[in-house]
Amino acid sequence: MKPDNRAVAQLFDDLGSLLELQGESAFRVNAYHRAAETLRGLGRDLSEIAAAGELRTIPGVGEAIAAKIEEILATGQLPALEREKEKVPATLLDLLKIGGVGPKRAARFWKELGITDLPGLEAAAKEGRLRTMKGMGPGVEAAILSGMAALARRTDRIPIGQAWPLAQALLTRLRESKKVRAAEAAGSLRRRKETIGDLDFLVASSDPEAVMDYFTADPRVAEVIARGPTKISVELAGGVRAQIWVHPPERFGTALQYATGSKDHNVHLREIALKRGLSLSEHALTRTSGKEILCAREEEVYDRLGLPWIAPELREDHGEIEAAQAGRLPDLLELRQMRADLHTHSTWSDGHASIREMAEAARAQGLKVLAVTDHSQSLGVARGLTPQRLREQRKEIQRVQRALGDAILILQGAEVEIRADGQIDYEDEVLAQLDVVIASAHTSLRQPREKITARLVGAARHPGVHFIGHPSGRLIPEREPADIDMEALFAEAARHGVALEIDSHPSRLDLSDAHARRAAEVGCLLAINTDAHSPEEFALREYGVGVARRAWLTPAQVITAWPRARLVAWLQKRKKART
Ligand code: DGT
Ligand code: CA
Ligand code: ZN
Repeated sequence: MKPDNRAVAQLFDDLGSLLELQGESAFRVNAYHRAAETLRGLGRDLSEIAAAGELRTIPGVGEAIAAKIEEILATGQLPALEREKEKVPATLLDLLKIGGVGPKRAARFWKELGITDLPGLEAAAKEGRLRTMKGMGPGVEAAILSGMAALARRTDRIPIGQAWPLAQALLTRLRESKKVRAAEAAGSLRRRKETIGDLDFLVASSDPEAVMDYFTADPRVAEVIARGPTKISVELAGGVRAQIWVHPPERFGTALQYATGSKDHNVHLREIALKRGLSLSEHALTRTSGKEILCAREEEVYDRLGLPWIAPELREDHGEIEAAQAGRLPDLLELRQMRADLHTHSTWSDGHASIREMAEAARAQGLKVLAVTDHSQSLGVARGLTPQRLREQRKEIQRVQRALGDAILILQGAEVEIRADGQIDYEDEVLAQLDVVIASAHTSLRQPREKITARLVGAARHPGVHFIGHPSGRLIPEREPADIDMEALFAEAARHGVALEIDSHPSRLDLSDAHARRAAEVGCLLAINTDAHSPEEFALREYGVGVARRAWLTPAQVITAWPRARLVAWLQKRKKART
């Protein structure tokens, strides 16, 4: 099997870090880390891109890196990395995972004390040997031990579904302080990544000490890890890390821009600033004369660089700066534009609320169209519906529709199983009775690539299907996506006018941002749904919209953002095409 994009990216990251440990120039080191980051964000398989001879068209991939990617795809190995591993113990890379240990320190531990791995470092810190090194003392040893304990506790990255509500609660409390003029989420939270490494907050205040004291008094803060004049890092109960940056209100714009990142976006912006004779930092834009330009608002930072403001979700250096320069930023979808939810469940299958309760909740959320899409017969665990029960359900939907009037249109749909053999779980006559048909796979997701791809491609070709539900089948964090040739699926969906879902549930977010962007690029329509099993879950569409914005989607590309009449016409047209 060919290595996937993530595996290739990891090899470049490792190569960059090993070079960094040997004091290699930042220029070369960063080239590898940036390449890794770019590869992770691609919506297409590298083997595909390589086969099409298009590696060089990936931004940031030059001749040398393209050649290395080809070597990896051909052999599964990166010879340059193997050579570096002979010079540096590869276990030294583990040291870099500890907060406060960068490549320079790790290299010194290795060269001066012969430490090559985490257990070696732990022993040295406990025995007080680190303090024998120049510039280090007992404080460094304690910080390293606490960093190692946190590393052991940390369950990697936090799903946004957990991080976002926690962040909102912390922000609410911060905003209650009289010393706080403004408080915003920054970092990957503000960029709405699907998982969050640590929480970043930015506060505008002229009294940073008071704000930091106030924050550490929050009962959710377990431990202070580091405290400086403008920044404090803490560990929250449960092991999540958070940091707060405090800057005076007149510098809030530059600070928020910096703390929002991403790092790659910031690096690129700084290059643009330099070309204009300005240096950009978290504190200000500074002219070569030393004169500072203060920006209270983020818009001013971009404006000084000759750019329109760029939405945080786009700030990954995935082409947004070039698009801004060319005046071609997408007119991004917004939450308030969402009008329909076409994937929801009721007590007829595995949902927890009646159709009426679900419809009332959807109406209260401002939705104009709701499709009730319970599971189909073969999904026994979810109490899937037989054709007979579907007919009974239709009557109930009609009753609820009459009771609620026409503020919201209630459609009857079904989430129809794509069975392990590729068969669609209802006969064509049954499908023809439904207003909306979602085809999803819930079982046999570990089939070999060809088999599972054929299942999904077959569903996309089926004239009775409106869209494919949660296409990759992943669950964050516990289940990897199925091994699907997404490019083949997108091509087929685009050809047949079948839409693809962005399932908003934070444990799914499926399609992912990168895949949704690629799907739209090749002409697919997307449908953002909640997959709600209870009334509260309609609020989850905020996460789906976050994915869509990270995927550069406009309202025109998202059928659930279309006006009701247009959506209904589209649903009916597909239905007609199959009879
Ligand atoms: P995460 O926490 O791993 O989900 O990702 P971020 O993007 O929140 O990154 P984090 O927490 O390491 O840093 C927060 C922000 O700080 C980041 O988005 C941009 C800024 N930042 C961090 N390190 C650097 C850096 O070396 N250079 C620049 N220009 N910005 C940085
Ligand atoms: Ca962060
Ligand atoms: Zn479902």
